Amino acid sequence: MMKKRLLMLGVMTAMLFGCTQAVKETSVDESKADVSAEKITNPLALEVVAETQRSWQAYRQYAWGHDALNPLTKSFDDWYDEPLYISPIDAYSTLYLMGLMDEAQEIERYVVDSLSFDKNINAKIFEVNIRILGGLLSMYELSGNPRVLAKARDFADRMLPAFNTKTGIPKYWVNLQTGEASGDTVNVAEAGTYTFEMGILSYYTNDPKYYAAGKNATLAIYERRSPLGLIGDVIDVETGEWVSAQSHICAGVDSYYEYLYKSYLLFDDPQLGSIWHESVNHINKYIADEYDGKLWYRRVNMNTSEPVSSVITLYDAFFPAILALSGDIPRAKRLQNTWDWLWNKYGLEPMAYDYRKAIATYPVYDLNPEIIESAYYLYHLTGDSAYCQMNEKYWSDIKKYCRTEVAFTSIENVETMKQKDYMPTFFFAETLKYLYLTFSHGQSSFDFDNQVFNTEAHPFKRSSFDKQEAKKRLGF
Ligand code: DMJ
Repeated sequence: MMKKRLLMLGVMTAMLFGCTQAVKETSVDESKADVSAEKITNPLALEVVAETQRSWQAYRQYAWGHDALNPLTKSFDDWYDEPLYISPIDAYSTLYLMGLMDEAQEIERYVVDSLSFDKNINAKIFEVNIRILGGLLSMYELSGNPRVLAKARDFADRMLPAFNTKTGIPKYWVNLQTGEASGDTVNVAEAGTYTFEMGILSYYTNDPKYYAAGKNATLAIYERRSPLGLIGDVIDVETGEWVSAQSHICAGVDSYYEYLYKSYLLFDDPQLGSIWHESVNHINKYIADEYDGKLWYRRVNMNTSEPVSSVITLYDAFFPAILALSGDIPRAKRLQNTWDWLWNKYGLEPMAYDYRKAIATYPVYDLNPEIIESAYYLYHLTGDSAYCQMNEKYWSDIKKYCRTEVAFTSIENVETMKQKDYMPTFFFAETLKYLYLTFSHGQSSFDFDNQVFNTEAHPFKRSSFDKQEAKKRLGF
């Protein structure tokens, strides 16, 4: 018999850590959630857990075994001809941190007993690296199950043929069964977002080949910087020529910079540390733009630093988190205020926005996490409850516009709030996780200072990676 306690939170106002919010009645199945063991009492944290459980049940009911849930039609979506089980692998670390152990263990059992990657499909190497490899490695880190590590290694071995190019930058697609790789043109994020997962795998398996592949790809980008120290955004993996010379931190580049710093933080590879420090100085010198009293990051030509566009993407809101993590709190705060202003202008964020023309150039909102991630980092790193309140606001708006009968869905246009029929896998992996970690801050045993998240919010403990060992096992 499952014990179910209804938490009556109807008119209750949480007065915790200066973060206040009235929430409506919700219920958490405490027989499943380990929240009581964690002594989580913040009603907003409990509400996020309840909403995660509700969305997860919808995925199980309507999309089990498939990649993603279509929450309006209560159907499923697969990225390729055969499913890769992306939502559950992405959801695991969030369910685990929330103490939803039945759900987490069901995924783990399915992964080790039933999931095979021997599929004749062409997978997008960037996307499956951050979601599947990152998710499996985090599942291993949290569960300690060696069969999960074997799955992660099997998956990485299927990815590796893509790195077999003249530059070392991976091709866009790889066939998981045959190893045949295709797609010579990739953006910088697709070229250089591998050192973190590949380094972790090298550490766990004591085989440096994974880190070598990821790092070569990153260095191949860095080595092609302009005399100003800037990189472009699209490159040919065979010729090494820039296909587009726009330099920015937006979608298509973002996680290249993120992984320079995070991989340095986790493994202490001094070369990545120095590339990060050099890069961020150039970004702040040539790409930062003061406009209308706010800090923005525009697009410039990598060779001349001439501005080429003031269109930004909501992905760019990852940058305050990395600035704050790497110690530049003043700039991180200013930039987060810019993003907060943009969110409040619409009530959600548009995918692309031209800040000089003041128009949304692509008004979709896909339940993305970045602004929430940065507010969470700043809340932890500054202790200022204003950042917790930002996440209260974002959560309140997401509930208002994106909540459906069974789960949450993306928005087609933030000016009309018309809903799309899709719940991306990163909503489980990232958005719900960062909201929960914000609202359970100070109550959960999660130790931010000992954690580094991959770009899909899968957490890894810094203390799991001994720096001397990392040098040996990763081979740097
Ligand atoms: C996520 O899949 C990852 O964070 C990626 O690096 C870019 N952003 C999406 C979610 O917005």
